[in-house]
Amino acid sequence: MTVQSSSVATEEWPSGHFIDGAWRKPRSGSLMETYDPGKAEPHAQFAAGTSDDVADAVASARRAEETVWGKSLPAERGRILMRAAELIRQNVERLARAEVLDSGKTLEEARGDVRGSARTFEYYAGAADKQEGKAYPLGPDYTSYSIAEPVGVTAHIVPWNYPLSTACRSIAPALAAGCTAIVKPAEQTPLTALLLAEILVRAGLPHGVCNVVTGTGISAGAPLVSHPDVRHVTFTGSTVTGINVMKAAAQNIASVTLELGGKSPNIVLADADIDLAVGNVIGAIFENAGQICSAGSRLVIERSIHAEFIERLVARVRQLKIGHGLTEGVNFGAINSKEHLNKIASYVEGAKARGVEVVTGGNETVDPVTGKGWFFEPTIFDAVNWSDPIVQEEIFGPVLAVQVVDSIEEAVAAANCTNYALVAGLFTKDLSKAHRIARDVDAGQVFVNEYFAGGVETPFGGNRQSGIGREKGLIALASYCRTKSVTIRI
Ligand code: TXE
Repeated sequence: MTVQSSSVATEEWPSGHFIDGAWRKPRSGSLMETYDPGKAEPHAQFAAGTSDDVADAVASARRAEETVWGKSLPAERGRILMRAAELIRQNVERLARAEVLDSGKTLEEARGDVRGSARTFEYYAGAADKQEGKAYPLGPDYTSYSIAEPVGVTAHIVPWNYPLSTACRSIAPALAAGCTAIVKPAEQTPLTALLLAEILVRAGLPHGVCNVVTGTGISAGAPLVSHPDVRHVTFTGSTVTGINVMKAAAQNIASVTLELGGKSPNIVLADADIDLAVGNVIGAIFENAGQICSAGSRLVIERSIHAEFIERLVARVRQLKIGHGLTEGVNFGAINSKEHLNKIASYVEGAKARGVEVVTGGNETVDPVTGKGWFFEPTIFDAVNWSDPIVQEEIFGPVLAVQVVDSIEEAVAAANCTNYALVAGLFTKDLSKAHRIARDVDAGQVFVNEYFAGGVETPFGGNRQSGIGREKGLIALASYCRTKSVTIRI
């Protein structure tokens, strides 16, 4: 919501853009409000960015790239990123609190995200001076080699579900490669990107290397991704918006990394360790109240263990404690916005109307302590038809659709039955089945016997409607580098 003045207290948090190493008022003079989803009340204000602010940020990033950062010593870049990692760790509580208030997640989840973000900077700090070139065998009369150059100014469009960690996972490799950055956080969750930009300057990052412009996707995001000086766009968000971002970047022949939606299967075979699988199925879909691109939103289960598994699953799901993310003991937080809550509710109501069996949950709810907030009960639909919208479409909430299968072949077919292909989970004790399913399932990453297994070292990204390109790992650096080959006739 755009406001000219408001009673919301903002002293605790920054409310400007961060451009050229300093806080800047929006050129439009307008502020917007961000809501605390756990209370359904506004809690801070931030700048409503427009193309004018974007132009300032891109000009600053371009200047910094051409004069300082693009020419900096890789080892020095690494030292600054390492100091940033230390400062992020020293600010875990402040960053986590901002994340809870903006996003609705629990404090424990937010602390984990902040620590993970520090780890991301640490990892790419180590990589900054390890980008080696290659030499090519043209025979004795030539010397031919290639080097990796930074692509230049990069744009980072961030969603609201993991605001800090998603921003860090693309900013850190971009900066390590020698690129400069403009970050556009989601309008629901602007705070941690702003706090991060200030931390980076305190860590020694030169002014203009990392800028943050806040505002809506249309007013601030669209002008950023279509700016002719932006050479790479990393976008995390919906498939529909990702397509628009890719089209905008194409106008400038800029490259893209798109990390889009998912409808990921969690396959549980009859020989699995049931306790282990139950815990992981719960974490896969109910962590962050299901608002995760790689959530395990479908359980694909062999019929012989189906009834017992559902019984044990439901018993444990009913122990989840719903509430405001800052409340002690809560392990299931809020839905990020009223609009998103409505989307989840409409999927659930649609499935109920079609007669799909709800085995637990299925309703909107509130924080039991305050009676406020945007919450949705952890929900499980059993024995769902493969063509049902709750199997095919991303709900992005705490809703699990169960698909019952009779063989491994059918499990793979069920896993691959949507247009998405981001991740897949698998629970089995049989190594041969594990390798076979990992081979046959269409996904960017497969987790065997631990959902979300992997770290910043492991490449992450989707196939088909789930995206293009990979983040994390050394492979992510390739998005921010271009190859120059030099061949010399001796
Ligand atoms: O996403 P958008 P929304 C999915 C999830 C959710 C749905 C819609 O299913 O229900 O997307 O969420 C910016 N040019 N995911 O509307 O629009 C926007 O300001 C440039 C999956 O929030 O994709 C925000 O910063 N930028 C996902 C970011 O894009 C634009 C995480 C994401 O917004 C823009 C979030 C434009 N034209 C939602 N339009 C995941 N993959 O994790 C919007 N933006």
